[in-house]
Amino acid sequence: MPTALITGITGQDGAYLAQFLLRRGYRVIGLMRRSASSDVIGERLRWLRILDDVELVDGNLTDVSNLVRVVQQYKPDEVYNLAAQSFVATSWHQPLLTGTVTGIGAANMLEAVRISHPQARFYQASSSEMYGLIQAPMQSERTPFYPRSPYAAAKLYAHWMTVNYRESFGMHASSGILFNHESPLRGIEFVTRKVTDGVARIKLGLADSLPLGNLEARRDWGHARDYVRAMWLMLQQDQADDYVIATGRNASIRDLCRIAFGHVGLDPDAYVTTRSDLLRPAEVDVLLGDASKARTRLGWTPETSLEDLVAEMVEADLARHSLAARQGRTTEPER
Ligand code: NDP
Ligand code: GDR
Repeated sequence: MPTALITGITGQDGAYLAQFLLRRGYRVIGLMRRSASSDVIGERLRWLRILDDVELVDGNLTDVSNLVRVVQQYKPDEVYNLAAQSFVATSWHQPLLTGTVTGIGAANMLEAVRISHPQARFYQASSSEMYGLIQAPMQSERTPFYPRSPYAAAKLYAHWMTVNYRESFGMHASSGILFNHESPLRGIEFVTRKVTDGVARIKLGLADSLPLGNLEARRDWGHARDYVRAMWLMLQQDQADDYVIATGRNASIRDLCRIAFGHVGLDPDAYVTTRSDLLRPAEVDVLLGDASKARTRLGWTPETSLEDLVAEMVEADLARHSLAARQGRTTEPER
């Protein structure tokens, strides 16, 4: 039975990846940071009904000594480094924390593997945000990077450290340059989930408007379930490498609203407002990924359309709010 260690197991991708690996017969170890709210932190794993099937171990990406011990103890065949301060907007308010967790944290994990179990295969969660101010209309592995936020700068450091450990120490370290991917388990602060949650509230009479920032930004959105499969495929290759994972189609936030409101028969123009405090100090205006290398070498293609993804998310949010109302509970505050 192969063993996988996932950092960030309590996040969106960690939960779907754990489910994917369990179905393939892996023993799944998840690094979970200590929190006073640990009972609610396993919520995504509970939602997928796998909380009891994974082994959670205390740990934090900022403490290399504990990472060394965890890798030494479990000697995982595969290490997926998904933990990060992953919300771009927060990275301007907490640039140093973002650098420490998202950048140095990845280096800590690479060091822990190199010191304790260098034969482990390593996956780094790189990001399309690294392209920032895009240098080509479609971004591939050969497109130069131009990060536009403290988050993207930290991810770029982690990305090059992964390449460097592969080239310097011969480690099987791969980096997935993933474009935005979403699901019903997406954090509520990200725009897709904020929109689908807002649509559900409005439909159920729990809200009467949805404040957003820049409606013209364009993103290449896929489904997280499809994207975790690509992570695994990368670690099954003989040679470690870097791969863009994307759908090759993008849409604006305005388009996203049209699809989500349209799903419940509402007109977004009647509810969406814009608020200047939701604009970012520097924006990534447009992203569009070219995943032909992943298609050719990994045999990977996305299976979920944007329309199906948004429909699944709206339905999940409608179900959440309806259940909460029946149980007399309030749901999370609007963000
Ligand atoms: P989430 O924000 O949902 O999850 C982040 C995870 O990191 C959580 O489990 C969180 O734990 C954990 N974490 C944060 N800080 C620390 C720390 N100091 N020590 C240990 N764990 C920590 O992110 P996603 O699942 O969406 O993304 C996974 C990874 O992929 C991230 O690195 C993200 O930057 C990257 N990425 C995501 C994309 C996307 O579209 N989703 C696209 C490209 C890259 P807790 O639950 O305690 O907060
Ligand atoms: P992003 O995702 O920054 O691309 O990073 P997010 O959903 O936060 O923003 C996407 C775009 O939507 C615009 N936008 C808003 N965004 C939010 N969050 N809230 C709003 O109200 C709003 N209105 C407009 C933003 O300006 C932006 O242009 C995500 C994260 O998962 C990263 O960790 C990951 O690396 C990248 O995707 C790829």
